[in-house]
Amino acid sequence: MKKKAIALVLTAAMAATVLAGCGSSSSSSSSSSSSSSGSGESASEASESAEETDAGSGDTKEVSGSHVFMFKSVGNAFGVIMYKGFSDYMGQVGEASIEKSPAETTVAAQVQLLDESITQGCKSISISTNGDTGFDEVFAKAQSANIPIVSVDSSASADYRITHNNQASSADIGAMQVRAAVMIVCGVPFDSNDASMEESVAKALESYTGDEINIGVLSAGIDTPVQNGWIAEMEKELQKDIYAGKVNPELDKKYGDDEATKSTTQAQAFLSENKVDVIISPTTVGIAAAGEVLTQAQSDIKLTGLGLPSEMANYMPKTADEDEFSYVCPYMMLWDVSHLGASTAAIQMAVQNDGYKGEVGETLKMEAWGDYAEETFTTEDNGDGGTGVLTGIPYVFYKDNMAEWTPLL
Ligand code: RAM
Repeated sequence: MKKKAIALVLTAAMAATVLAGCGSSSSSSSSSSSSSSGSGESASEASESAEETDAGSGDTKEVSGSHVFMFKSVGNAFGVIMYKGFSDYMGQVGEASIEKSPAETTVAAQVQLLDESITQGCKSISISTNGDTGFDEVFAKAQSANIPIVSVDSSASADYRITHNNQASSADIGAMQVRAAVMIVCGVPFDSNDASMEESVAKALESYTGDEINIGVLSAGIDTPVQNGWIAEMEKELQKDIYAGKVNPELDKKYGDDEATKSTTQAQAFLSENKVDVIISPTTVGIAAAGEVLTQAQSDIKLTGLGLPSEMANYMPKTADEDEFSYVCPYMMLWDVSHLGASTAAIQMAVQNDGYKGEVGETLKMEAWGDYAEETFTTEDNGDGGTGVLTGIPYVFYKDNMAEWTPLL
């Protein structure tokens, strides 16, 4: 499928699953200057000019004067896709960008790279953090060098960031994962007419007479702000009356640190303990590791959470006529990851060019990018002492749409 068609499908399909407010997007689509003339140049040609960027993207080798994008760790497909959106948008507006993600998912590793990037004179920092403490000194250094910090996915301290880019409402993401987990245990398929699953889960539990359902969570790091925020929302959802006596409100939590090997070990622990009926993994690394472990073991433990269709294809149904319950993961959720990277770049550009300060009520514009129409986002109170910008919505992947999404995300 052509890039333009992909973007239109993404926008239309995700907009159809309206759960939370999202940026307004006009129906027009614009073909931007992001050419796809390929990067067929040889390594030596590419290194001739360190400042040369890939065609159609802002990606460069040079930190000085570039917008730094730092994910939790390098090589995580979610971070790779997000950076692609970030660098493409930066390229379109004529800015250079560079990814500086650490080898390990630790705060210390991020701090070291941040320190280097500031010393080398980066233009801005966009970061998904591995923890909520330990950054003060390096963030203060960025502030005194007038380098703006915007967090995305996993938030940075409100004391130092301009704002936080929220991929979708945390409350929706937390609640939907619990609803999906419970429905899956009850053998209830996802119904796209009830995208939030609120009615479906209530109905499923009304007639449920089995043992109390136990839910396990295979998360990223124990201190990771974004996953901990979602887990708090899962626990809140479980306090609702519909779950009382039917679903154990205590989540059995394990942490795989967003590393494939550790996540596999933790999934194996769930398997050998055999205490949970279903695992929620709110991380693309964790859900893929658990998918493999549970599928190999032909386990009865089911799985849902946040995953990339491309990484989950082996553990999920792919066509509407399949029985989704013959797979470990009948359905799961995510959002438009590439758009998340691009909107982060748009926030940085608003800071740089329009004096955007991240104050409640302030609006910012994201230019028409690639095949996405222009959008306007409004800054809101993020409930953590700082502000946030909501740029996406959660979207459910299930047997009716997996074939379409696997090549795209
Ligand atoms: C992982 C990361 C990221 C999370 C996604 C869903 O790649 O942990 O923080 O948002 O999964």
